[in-house]
Amino acid sequence: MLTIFSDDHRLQAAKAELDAGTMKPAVERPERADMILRHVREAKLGPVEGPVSFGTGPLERIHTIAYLSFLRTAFDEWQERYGTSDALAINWAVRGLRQIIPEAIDGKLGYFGGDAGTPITAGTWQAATSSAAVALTGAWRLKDGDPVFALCRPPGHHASRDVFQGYCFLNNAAIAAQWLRDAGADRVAVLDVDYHHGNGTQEIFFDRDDVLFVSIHADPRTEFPYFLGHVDETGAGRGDGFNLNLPLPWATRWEGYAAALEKATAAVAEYAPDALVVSFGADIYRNDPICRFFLDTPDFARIGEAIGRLRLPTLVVMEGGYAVEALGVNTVTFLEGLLQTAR
Ligand code: Q9C
Ligand code: ZN
Repeated sequence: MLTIFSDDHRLQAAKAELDAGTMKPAVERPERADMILRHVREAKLGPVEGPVSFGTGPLERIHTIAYLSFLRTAFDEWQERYGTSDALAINWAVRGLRQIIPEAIDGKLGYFGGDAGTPITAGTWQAATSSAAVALTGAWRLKDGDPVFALCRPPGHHASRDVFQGYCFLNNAAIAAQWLRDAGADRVAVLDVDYHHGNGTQEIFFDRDDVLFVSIHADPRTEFPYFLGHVDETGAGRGDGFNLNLPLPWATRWEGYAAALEKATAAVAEYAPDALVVSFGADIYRNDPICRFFLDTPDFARIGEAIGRLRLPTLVVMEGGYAVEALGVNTVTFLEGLLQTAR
């Protein structure tokens, strides 16, 4: 299996995130991707290649121009005012307030951001655009026929058209899915198995029938991102019936997960897409620091096998997963499971 990877991910190295009322070491850190790469190599999964440049065109198919220009210059504007600390919002454009883009960087962070756990750093723009290029290169290499692993970092599925949050800035999976559409695929499915609901991806494709979005995740009544991911969100307009949420309670074990996975893969099979993009988060692991499911390493193989059985051209896009020590093993276990049934 071909893996696409860029060293630029290390340019996103947040000092801290606001969690439980205090600044804590960032959960989303560079060691994550390095650990996964190490295990891809040790397992001899296949070649590892760098991304090729696709320019800003594919980013503009998903994100607004205003958002992209904000993201590109946000840290410079922050630095002028506050020096080299990471940029974090402290106020938001909530209900009742006018949705006007402010001039001051603090206001912009609250207009374009969704939480105080996603710092913008000096390297965020470079890291995020390289991560998107990794996903795009993976999508392009699907033409060879075999599954491809886009080892993206930072992750993307919480980023909507014009909001960054949940450690995500550019929606890598959505950018890749749209690129596949533009390259000739009539229908693309996105299957999101990260622990958290892929709210950004859902929002982007909610009113469309040419991209199916299916997500298995912790119930948003009790888990981040809280405000999206419920069962009654089935799509809008032409997109009605093309969004499937399968929320699961805390303490879900393999049995509960397997039942949701069966529904998810059945929905993808019925849609019969030309390509499948998997938003893969290894944060469903029982020892993940921010997970409350009870899934073990062998379960990753089963998930991979179930997805491989769909026998679709499949791009795996890395999302979350924060138990760094186990992250490489769990990710490779998933990929090997997928390979086993895909060919
Ligand atoms: N106490 C992804 O997995 N909240 N994002 C963390 C920690 C944000 C996760 C709270 C979780 C975002 C891509
Ligand atoms: Zn997650």
